[in-house]
Amino acid sequence: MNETTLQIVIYVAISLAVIGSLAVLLLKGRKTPPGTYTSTRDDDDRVASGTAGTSTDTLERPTGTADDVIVPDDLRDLDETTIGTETVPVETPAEVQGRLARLRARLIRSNNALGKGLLALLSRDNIDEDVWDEIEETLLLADLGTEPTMELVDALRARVKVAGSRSPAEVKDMLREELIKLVDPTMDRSLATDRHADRPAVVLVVGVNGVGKTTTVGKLARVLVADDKDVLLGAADTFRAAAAEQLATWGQRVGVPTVRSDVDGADPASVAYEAVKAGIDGEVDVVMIDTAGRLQNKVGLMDELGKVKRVIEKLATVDEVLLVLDATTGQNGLNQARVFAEVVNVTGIVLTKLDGTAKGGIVVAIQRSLGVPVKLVGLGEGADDLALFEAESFVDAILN
Ligand SMILES: Nc1nc2c(ncn2[C@@H]2O[C@H](COP(=O)(O)OP(=O)(O)OP(=O)(O)O)[C@@H](O)[C@H]2O)c(=O)[nH]1
Ligand SMILES: [Mg+2]
Repeated sequence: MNETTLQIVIYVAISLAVIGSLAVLLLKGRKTPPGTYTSTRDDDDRVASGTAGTSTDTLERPTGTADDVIVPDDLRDLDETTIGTETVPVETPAEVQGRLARLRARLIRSNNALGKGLLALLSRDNIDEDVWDEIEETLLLADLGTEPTMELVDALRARVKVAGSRSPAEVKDMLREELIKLVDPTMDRSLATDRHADRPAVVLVVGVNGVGKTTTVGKLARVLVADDKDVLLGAADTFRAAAAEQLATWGQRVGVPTVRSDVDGADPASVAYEAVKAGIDGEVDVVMIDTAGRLQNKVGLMDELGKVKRVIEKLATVDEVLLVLDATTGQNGLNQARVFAEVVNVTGIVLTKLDGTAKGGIVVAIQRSLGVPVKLVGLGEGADDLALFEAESFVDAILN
C-alpha cells in the first residue's frame, strides 16, 4: 500500500466515524428543530409523572377517571423552549400604563361615529320622541343591549328635562357621565398575576377558534414582561400542529419559554399540567395556558376545558380564567360567553378586534350578561396592541 492509498483509507475511516456519530445523535434526537429547543426532561421525569413503578418502555395509558389521567405517552415529547435568540431577536415591549389612551386613535376610528351621532342628536334644540327613538336605535346598533339602552335613554331624558337648554359642552359631559356609569368604573379589572408564596399565578385563556386567544397570550406575556414578571407559556392547544409553534414564537420574542408537546392530538391537560409543574420548579411568577377553541357546542371541547382546569388544580390554583371574545361577532359572542361560563369560572373578558368594529357597546352588554369585567381589549394585530381596559379612557375615546 503506497502512502497516497494509506491517506485515502485513513480519510475514509475518519469520515465514516463522523457520519456514524452523527447518525447515532440523530436517532437519539427528537423531532424539534435544531437549535431552537432543548429538552429539560429526562427519563426519570417521565417516570415520575407517569404511573409509579413502571418503566418508560412499558408505560401504558393509565385507565381510571379522566381527571386522574396525566398521560405519560403524551409527556414524552414535551419540550421547553430555550430563548431562541439566534432566530428570534428579543424585543422590549411597550410601556403598559396608559396604553388605552395611546391606542385611542384606533377606537376613535372605529367607534367615533357612535359618539358623534349621539352628541349631535342630544344637542338638538328640540328633542322629540322621534329623536329619542333615533338615540335608542343608535345605541342598539352599537350592541349596547336592550336593557342598558333603556337605562341610558331614561337617564338622559331625565337630565335633559332638568337641564333645559344645553351647551355642547354640557351635552358631552352629561353623556360622558352616563356612559361611564354604564361601563362601570367600580368593577375590579386587575389581573390576578401576582406570584403566590410557593407557586406561580396561573392564567388560563379560553374562547372559540379565531377570536385571538394565542395572540392575546402572546401580547399579555409582553405586558407581564414589561411589568418585570417571569413568565412561562403552556401550549395546551394540541389540536392544530402550528398552534404551539405560533405560541412559542410569541414567547421567544420576549424571551419567555413555552412548554409544548410535539405530538399532534396530545392530551391538552397533560401539557397544561407539565407547564404548571415547570413553572413551579422554575419559580416563575406567571404561567399562562393557551387552549384550543373549536365550536362551543361541542360537548367534547367543553369537557376538555373542564379537565384542563381540574388537572392544573392538582398543582396550583387557576387564578385567572380569561375568556377571549371577538368584538365583531356581537350577539354570537354573548352566546359563546354563556357556554364557557358554565364550564369554567370566567374571571375576566378579553375583547379583541375592537379596532375593527363600531359596536363598542358590546363591552357593557357582555359585562351585564356575565357579571364579569372586561379586563383587556385588543386594538390591533401589533404585538403591543393590547391594553388594560379603563372605563373613562374608553368612553373618552368614543366621545372624542
Ligand atoms: N385587528 C385585530 N386582529 C386581531 C386582534 N387580536 C387577534 N387578531 C387577529 O385574529 C387572528 C386570529 O388570532 P389567533 O390568536 O390565532 O386566534 P385563536 O383564538 O388563537 O385561534 P385558534 O387557535 O384557531 O382557536 C389573527 O390574525 C390575529 O392577528 C385584535 O385585537 N385586532
Ligand atoms: Mg390559538
